Amino acid sequence: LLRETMDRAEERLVSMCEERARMLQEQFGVTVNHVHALAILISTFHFEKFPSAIDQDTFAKYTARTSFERPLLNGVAYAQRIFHHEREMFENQQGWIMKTMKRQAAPPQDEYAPVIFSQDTVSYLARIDMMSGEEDRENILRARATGKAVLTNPFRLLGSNHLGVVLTFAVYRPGLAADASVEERVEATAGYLGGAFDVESLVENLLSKLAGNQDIVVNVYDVTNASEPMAMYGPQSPDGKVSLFHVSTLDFGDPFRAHEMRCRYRQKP
Ligand code: WA2
Repeated sequence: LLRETMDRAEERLVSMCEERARMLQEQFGVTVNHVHALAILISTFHFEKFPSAIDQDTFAKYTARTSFERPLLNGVAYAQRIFHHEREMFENQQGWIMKTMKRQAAPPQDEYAPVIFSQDTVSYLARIDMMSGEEDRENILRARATGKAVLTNPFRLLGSNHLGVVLTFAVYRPGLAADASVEERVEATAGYLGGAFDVESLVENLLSKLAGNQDIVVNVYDVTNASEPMAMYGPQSPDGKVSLFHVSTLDFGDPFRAHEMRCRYRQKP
């Protein structure tokens, strides 16, 4: 009888965990696809039209109206690639000076990625050189070399200080071949479009709507380095051994990274 109860408890845990993992992965996927489409929108209306058909106002309006397409992002922003020799002219044209993530004047670098367009929900990103933040910088370099969606490590986001990950797509100047080399991609890079998955609050919100939510504890980890999982969501795991748990793998669309969801019962079933 005990055996049967345990089997049923395990079955229920597996199905609740898989349901949550599939739902999170699905929402991640649609969000990534829509940011990809926004990157193409920028290259079409900002770089293939002279003069550009996008300014801060149109970007803010369009991204606010389409935010339902990106349910797990707290907002999106576009950072322009600027070389050091262009900096003075760029700052004069914009009428402002770029700053670092720590809100200081940006020191001289070979190149920069100041945010020129931002959704109102992340207006604190405006004028920040995104290359001044370690995680964002790594994302930018990998995004432009690959042409694919890339994700950072989990880290504390600007603005909310919530745990989350940043998504970045490179925006290329027109005419880049689909089979371009890494060098050609880097050369053709015009800027970067991305945003932050506020995992701490938006995943909480997603899970809270599901039946049985009070019964289980859900954790999400970045397990890119299998021996050193990085917490991405959920309470700290107890030190003691949990006899009944389930691991569901997650595919967030960045082949360089691996993620998983681990579920257990809040109390012994
Ligand atoms: N977006 C929101 N919050 C953040 C953040 C970010 N990056 N970095 C730290 N906190 C404009 O890669 C280009 C967005 C980065 C894109």
